[in-house]
Amino acid sequence: MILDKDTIIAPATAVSESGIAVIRISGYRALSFLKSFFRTKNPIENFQSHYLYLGRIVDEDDSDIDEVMVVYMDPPRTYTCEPVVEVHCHGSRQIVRRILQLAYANDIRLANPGEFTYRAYLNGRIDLVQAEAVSRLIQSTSEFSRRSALQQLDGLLSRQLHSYSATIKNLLVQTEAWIDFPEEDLPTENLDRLFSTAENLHVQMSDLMNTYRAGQFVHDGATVVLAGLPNAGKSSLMNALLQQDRSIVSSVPGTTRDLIEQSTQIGGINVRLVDTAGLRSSDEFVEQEGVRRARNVVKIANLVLLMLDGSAPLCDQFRALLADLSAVPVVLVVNKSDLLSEHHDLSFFPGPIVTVSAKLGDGIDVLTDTIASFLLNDYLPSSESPYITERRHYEALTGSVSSIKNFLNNLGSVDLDLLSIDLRSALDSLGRVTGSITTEDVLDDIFSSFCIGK
Ligand SMILES: Nc1nc2c(ncn2[C@@H]2O[C@H](COP(=O)(O)OP(=O)(O)OP(=O)(O)O)[C@@H](O)[C@H]2O)c(=O)[nH]1
Ligand SMILES: [Mg+2]
Repeated sequence: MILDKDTIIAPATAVSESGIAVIRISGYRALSFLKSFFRTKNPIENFQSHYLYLGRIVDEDDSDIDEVMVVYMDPPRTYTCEPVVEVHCHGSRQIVRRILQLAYANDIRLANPGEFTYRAYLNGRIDLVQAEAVSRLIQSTSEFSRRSALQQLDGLLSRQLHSYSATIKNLLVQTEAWIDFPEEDLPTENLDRLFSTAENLHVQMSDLMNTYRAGQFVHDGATVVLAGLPNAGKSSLMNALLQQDRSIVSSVPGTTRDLIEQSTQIGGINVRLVDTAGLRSSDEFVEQEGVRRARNVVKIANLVLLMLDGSAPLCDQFRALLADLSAVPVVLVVNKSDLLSEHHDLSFFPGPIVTVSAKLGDGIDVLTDTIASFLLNDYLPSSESPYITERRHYEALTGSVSSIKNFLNNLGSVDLDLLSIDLRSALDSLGRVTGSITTEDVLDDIFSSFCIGK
């Protein structure tokens, strides 16, 4: 995509039968389109920016297409920083089609996906991080993903990255100022200051980088698998977490055979919850297959809720199961608290343990809190601190952090001009995130995933 002078048009709302549809036009022909095809009482020359006007859109023969409301927005206070017109017409595909055709016949072309946002970026209204947030906001399906995208759009992450860049630039200026000094004349207190600033920056950037795991779950959701021996109460817990009768529950061990999946939200995160067959050896083919599937899905789980029937004695099969799962993130769920007579000693288990009664619903709140805090790694989305949800940001930040690390390692031992290379590379990596340094490929990649009209 390149920035051209074309005026572009696209439906901003989904094209389907609806109360109204909004069509957006951006570019220098936007106002002349109104002058030619919008009929209203007030002369268009007297339109106030950002006000809605009622009238009719007509075609070249002056016959009505629809009764509409239009708004003209004067640059630069517009989405794209260009003149923008929005036509709010009735939500009929035919009306939208006619208005688009009228525009095409008058030197206005259909926008590419994301082109409005692309113009906002190229015209400097938002940076690349904010442009990506627009797309994330539109795609958000959970409360946290909505909140985090909005926070990113507001510029919280961008401001943080810009402040890191400013600190690196400062380090660079100081380092380069000393390049002409003979090494023995370098004031050690200045070197110490340089070191502590860089070290502090390294800690802050690493902290931001470490929010990525939580950020991924916030954006992409997580797979949480219920596993355990037969009859532990996995299906009962599935139903309790979903608050619906999704899995068959019975006192016969081996009831669940296939994987039973359902999407839900736990603590504001989208979770794919998977109920599985009780893990035991069986001669029966269907059960064997169920157990095989259960073992496979456990391997790809972001979190396993390993269920233990708390009313039964701890058995060797359970201990073996726990050993099998040692490489997987596990929350141990001790079920049937309503029948619990003796207290099992589970101190050998290093992870979180939650006691519940899936049947009565006791302890489910504690369990959902435990799941959420495990997934978010205690990086609860807050309005004050940004976090990383994009792989692209994570990778660039990793590059920048490792260049700062090199700088710290090399400070005092190698030439100052080599040190400035580390700093420049740290700066470039950050620039790739915000878009101050970028390539066509990256831009195409980002904006082609947008919908048309955004
Ligand atoms: N008292 C009591 N009974 C429970 C509780 N949870 C489950 N049960 C009972 O335990 C039995 C097995 O429950 P399920 O939820 O089917 O167990 P499961 O782990 O899915 O079993 P499989 O699918 O056979 O592996 C049923 O009779 C449930 O009513 C609980 O918290 N308290
Ligand atoms: Mg079951």
